Amino acid sequence: MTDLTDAMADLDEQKVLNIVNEQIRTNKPVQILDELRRGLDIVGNRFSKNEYFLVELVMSADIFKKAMAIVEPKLLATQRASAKGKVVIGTVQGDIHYIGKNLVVAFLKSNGFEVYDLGEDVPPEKFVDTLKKTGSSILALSGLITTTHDVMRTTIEALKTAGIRKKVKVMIGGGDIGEEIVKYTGADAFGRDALSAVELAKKFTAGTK
Ligand code: B12
Repeated sequence: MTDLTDAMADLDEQKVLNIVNEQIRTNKPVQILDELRRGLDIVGNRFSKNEYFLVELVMSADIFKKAMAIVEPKLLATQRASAKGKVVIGTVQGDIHYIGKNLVVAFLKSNGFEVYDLGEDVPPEKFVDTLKKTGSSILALSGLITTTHDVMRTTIEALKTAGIRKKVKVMIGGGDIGEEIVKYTGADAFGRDALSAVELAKKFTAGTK
């Protein structure tokens, strides 16, 4: 475990920001974000074991946001010129976790995708409206709590009802999502991290997935 992961897990805001500020000059932004994410995983485990409570979860999110504000400009600076495709993204209804979704947004943008970010707690009809309005052919759904699997399914059903399911590729991610949840929700694919989201979006655009 790195010092940065440790400091994040221990909610030592000053230490996290010091390390990030120091490392951003030399280190790759993707690596910094990965170390921070590992720290958040530890926070989540401590929360499950009742070693941390809601107040610590809130603190962890706050520290991550401050660190992200330092890292994001560096990430976006690597942006490649041409737009590769349009992606509509959001955290599904009933879920307010957006840190992971925001990372996916930053990675997609830095890889040249045009991204319509609807935020968190997004109802199915808002996804449908935005897909129609923007003509996007990719939908990315994020959800971290187990109950969101049903909401993802309902959201994808709403695409079918609106007659646009065949025109839109759907990827899902967040939490313990795997192949069986892809089947359950009716999505096309899942990704475990922001880099896989980019890989999937590229494959969707190229027609290879
Ligand atoms: C920070 C945090 C919070 C913050 C969220 C701040 C915010 N606005 O985002 C706050 C305090 C608000 C919060 C609230 C709650 N939380 Co919370 N939270 C976390 C924590 C510690 C970290 C989440 C995080 O940001 N991770 C870092 C990011 C970078 O990782 P990520 O989200 O997984 O995203 C990555 C991948 O999943 C992927 N990805 C994400 N989205 C997508 C989408 C696509 C398309 C693709 C391809 C990939 C992809 O790429 C991302 C980047 O690598 C997790 C623990 C954990 N291990 O995840 C618990 C956790 C998710 N929370 C949990 C719970 C229970 C809750 C609450 C219900 C607590 C409560 N009693 O109120 C509420 C939920 C309220 C609601 N209705 O949503 C549980 C969920 C359990 C479950 N399986 O259902 C967890 C797992 C903690 C635990 N171990 O118990 N939480």
